[in-house]
This record gives sequence, structure tokens and C-alpha cells, in this order.
Amino acid sequence: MAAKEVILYHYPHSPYARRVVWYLALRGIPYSQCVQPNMMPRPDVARLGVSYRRIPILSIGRDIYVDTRLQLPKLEELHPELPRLGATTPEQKAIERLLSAFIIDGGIFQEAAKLLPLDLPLFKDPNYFKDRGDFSGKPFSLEALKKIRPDALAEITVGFDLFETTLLADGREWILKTENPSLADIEDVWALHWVSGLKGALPADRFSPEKYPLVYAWIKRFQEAVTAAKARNGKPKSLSGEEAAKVIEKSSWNEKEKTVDVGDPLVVAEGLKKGSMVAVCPTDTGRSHKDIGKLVSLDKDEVVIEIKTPEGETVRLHTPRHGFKLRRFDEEKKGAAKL
Ligand SMILES: N[C@@H](CCC(=O)N[C@@H](CS)C(=O)NCC(=O)O)C(=O)O
Repeated sequence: MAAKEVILYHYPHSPYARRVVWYLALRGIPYSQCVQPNMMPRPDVARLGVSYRRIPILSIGRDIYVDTRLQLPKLEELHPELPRLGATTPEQKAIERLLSAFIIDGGIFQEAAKLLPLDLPLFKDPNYFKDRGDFSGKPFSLEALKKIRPDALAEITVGFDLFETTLLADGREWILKTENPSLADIEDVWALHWVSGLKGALPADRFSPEKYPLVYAWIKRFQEAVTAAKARNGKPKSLSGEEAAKVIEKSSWNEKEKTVDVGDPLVVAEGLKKGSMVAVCPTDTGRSHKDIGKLVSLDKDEVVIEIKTPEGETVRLHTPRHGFKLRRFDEEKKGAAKL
């Protein structure tokens, strides 16, 4: 894969975006950023013809990637001259993947997000509640958040306990005993880093460097490594939405066009082929934001569709298979069979 310009659409407090920001910093990959508001509307994203509402969004050349679980492996392929961060042995790869699933699919981060301190200034803004209701697909209220707090704390305790009593218990510095932080560290530190750094999220009598010395020391070590890497690399260039869109529209493709796996059960069930109109959206949050376009390729890991920017330029949108749903889009009936 040839290295093309990398642009990250994100906002600084987004914990998911930090996964990518940290990866880029630790690997020393040059990139530009297009800083976004922390809620909709996001005209800079609409300017790409993208309906997906979540952050971060990553472009490499003219290809646009959503979901950090696809973005990180794509970045791993860039700049082969820079040491990679991903695991190399099958056993380490398994740990890396299982940790990602534990934190994201296993719900550790989702539970951490329920611990937002109730006095956050953001909670004074009624638009925030409306926005997060659209994001999660259910009403979002402070009363509900207060009620579920004890359950969320129980789940977070499981996360802290796991790392303190297993992987970090032998005194290693990094999860895979590497010399420097690896992708496996990013895959699990981000949720604990975020929640422990959020004043008022965790009760100090149950979560502290005294209660979890190994976890807190690991988080601190990780932050120091990222801070040092950012100082080495310098600040990314900031682009306006229009500037970023122009760069993307003028770029060449990051990846060669691939094909549709005609034996894939979804392809068979939906009667799809290259060029079919399809709709795709996440299955967890932000489900109401569907992207509609021509199917370019589909394999076990990834779906690629062709979409148009409002300027009429073609770009390719990549989503992972995991956590996303794709259906044929029937133009006459104006919709995919219930997505
Ligand atoms: N699975 C997605 C989750 C992304 C996500 O939920 N991002 C949050 C920000 S941390 C978001 O988009 N929240 C709603 C918003 O900002 O509009 C990923 O890995 O990228």
C-alpha cells in the first residue's frame, strides 16, 4: 500500500479517536486533522458525502475508513519503513484481538461511558441529550444515568481487576512484554485511561493507585510514552472541512479495487454483485445514519462502497463487516429491507 495523505476527523475528547491519535503518534505517521464538534451536525463530514455520524473518521488518499477497528489495521499497512505496533505471533495476535473484543464488544467502554460525572457542563445543554438520543437510539437522561451508575461501576471493577491480577501481575511494562507500547496496549488502555482521567467518574475509595497500583502505573507509563512521541512528531496540521475534502477529492486511491466474494452468504441472500446499490450502517450506535452507494467489494473483513461527494466526486467508503449491517438498497421502494 503506497503512503497517501492521512486525515483524521475527530474531536480531542473522543476516547475512540484517541485510539487512532495515539497509534499515529507512537508510530510516527504524519497526518493532518479536521477537528469536529462533539455533536451533530458535522458539515465537514457531510461534505464528503458520508452519512455515518460517529467519530473518528479516517481518510487515506481518496479512501475513507470508518470505525477504529478497521482504521487501525489499515494504518498498520502504511509506512512499512516505520516499525509496526501490531502483534506478530499467533498467540499475541489472539491476545490483541480478544482484548479489543473485551473492551469494545464486552462492554467495558460502554459501561465506562455511563460513569460520566453528572455535573459535566455538557449536561446543561439540551441539544446534547437530543444528540445522544439519536446516537444511542434511546432517550438519554441524567436520571437514567444516575440509576445505572452502580451497575456500571461493577462492570468497570471487572476491567481493572482483570489487568491488575493477570496480564500486569508479573510486573511487565507493556501488555505483550514489548520494549515499547504496542497495539495491544492501545486496545485496552484507552477505556481505563479515559474513565480514570475523568474527574468524578470513579469513586476514589475504590479506584486509586493504591487499590490498583499496576493498572494506574501502566496508564501513567502509557501517557508518558504518548506525550514523548507527540513531542517528537510535532503537531498535526489542521485543515478546514473544505480543505480536507479538496485534498481527498484530488488524491489517488489508497487501495486497489477489490472484488465481491460471490460465495459470501450475505451476498447470496441479498442477490448482490459488484455495482449493486446497497445501504450500510453500524449495528450498535448511530444506526439511523445509513450510507447508500454502489458495492465495490466485500470480503469477510470489509465492505467498500462508492459514494459521491456533493461536488460530484467519487470516493470509497470502507466499513468493517463486524458491527455493521449491509442490505440491498431498492431504489424504487426507496429503501433497504429494514436495516
Ligand atoms: N465502534 C466505533 C465507535 C465510535 C464511537 O462511538 N465514537 C463516539 C465518540 S468517542 C461517537 O461517535 N459519539 C457520538 C458522536 O460524537 O457523535 C469505533 O471504533 O470507531
